[in-house]
Amino acid sequence: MTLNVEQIRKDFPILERETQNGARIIYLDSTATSQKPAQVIEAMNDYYRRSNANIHRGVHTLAEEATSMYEGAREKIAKFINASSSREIIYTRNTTESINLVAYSWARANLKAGDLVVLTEMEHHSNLVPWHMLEAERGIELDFIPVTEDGLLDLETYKSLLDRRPKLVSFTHMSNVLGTVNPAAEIIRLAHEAGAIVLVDGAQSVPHLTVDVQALDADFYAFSAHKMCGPTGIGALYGKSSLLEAMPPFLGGGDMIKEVKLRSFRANTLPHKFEAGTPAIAEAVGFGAAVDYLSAIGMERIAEHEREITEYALDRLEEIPGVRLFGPSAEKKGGVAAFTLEGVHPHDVAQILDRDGIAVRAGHHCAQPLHEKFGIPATSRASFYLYNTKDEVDMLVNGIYKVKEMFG
Ligand code: C6P
Repeated sequence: MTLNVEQIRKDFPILERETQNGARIIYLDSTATSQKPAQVIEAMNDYYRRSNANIHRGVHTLAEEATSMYEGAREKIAKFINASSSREIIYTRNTTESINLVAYSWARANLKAGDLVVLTEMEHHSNLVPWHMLEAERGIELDFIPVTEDGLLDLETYKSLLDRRPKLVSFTHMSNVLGTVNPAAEIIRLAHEAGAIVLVDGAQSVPHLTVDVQALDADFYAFSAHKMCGPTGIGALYGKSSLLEAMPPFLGGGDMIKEVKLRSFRANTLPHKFEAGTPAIAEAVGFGAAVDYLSAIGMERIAEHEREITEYALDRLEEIPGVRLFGPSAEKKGGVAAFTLEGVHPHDVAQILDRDGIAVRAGHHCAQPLHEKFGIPATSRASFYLYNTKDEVDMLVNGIYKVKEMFG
């Protein structure tokens, strides 16, 4: 059954507002952050109005209620990605922090000078810079799976990189620029055959695809709530419990300990071992509400809707003389259309579209090496989610024609 987008749009209060010059908001920037349905906003509001207290610390009614809401959300998130236990879900601030947790805790305990980490050329800076830092500190080696001209990973070169027995393979499940959905199960299987641990950057996949971490056999999987209808300030790291158990804590402080003496401490059990200090409680509640919201609609249906919109958008954008699209064809990608318009800077494109209320992002989208690979400093990027319509794609296309007219 197709999505009832008109009905869905009513859940998102922000889609009703207009810009200062009276244009309706056409939100085509969900890859940066998604909009939030009333169900998520209200769940957080309710938490603060009715149940606010610190967690894991008190025996009073509010503390117990807050704890149960916080832990209840963890259960929902675990189920959403099919983790075998909620102990394998660590709350973090976002995907970036999840990746850094692996880099600080797992990698610093397991990697030494000369060890190889394989990344890809399409990584977001979040999955590059933590490894650059470790390269400088430890002398690990980095190598990269190349991106082909049509925006896919070159798996033949990947196989030859695996001959060098990397210790870690870390890659994005879905590119935030090209939209490419990488063959994660195959990449992971090959990495495991070569003896490597695998970290997947799921910032763009968890919001848009059905993700099953057990079927994928991912060792670590990182994602953010704010890209999947949830609030900012919270994300998650999934890790296999055998790996998480063996890892040293990341941040030290309250809640991550079992016992503290003046000169020593004993770390808490999973998942609390990695959650030091008062966490983002209301945000966890909102994260759980977002998972409920997406689950009730169904990830398969959301993905199907996005595929339809993306196919339509790519067809329509391709028609425009001077537009160059990046990434593979619609069946190999999620709802992302990054493009350049000949003779016009991507920022100018975005700024002129904004006059008509059309929100797209312009820049390198935190993937500078990928842009360099394609010989461009920046792109304009439209991205689609469950609330977008073909009418909005038409407005984007009309807007680009307007930009062309203005620039002659
Ligand atoms: N990409 C974009 O506009 P955080 O900021 O930690 O929630 O997510 C980081 C991140 C990691 N990996 C990928 C593939 C991503 O797309 C992002 C976030 C946004 O493309 C903001 S730069």
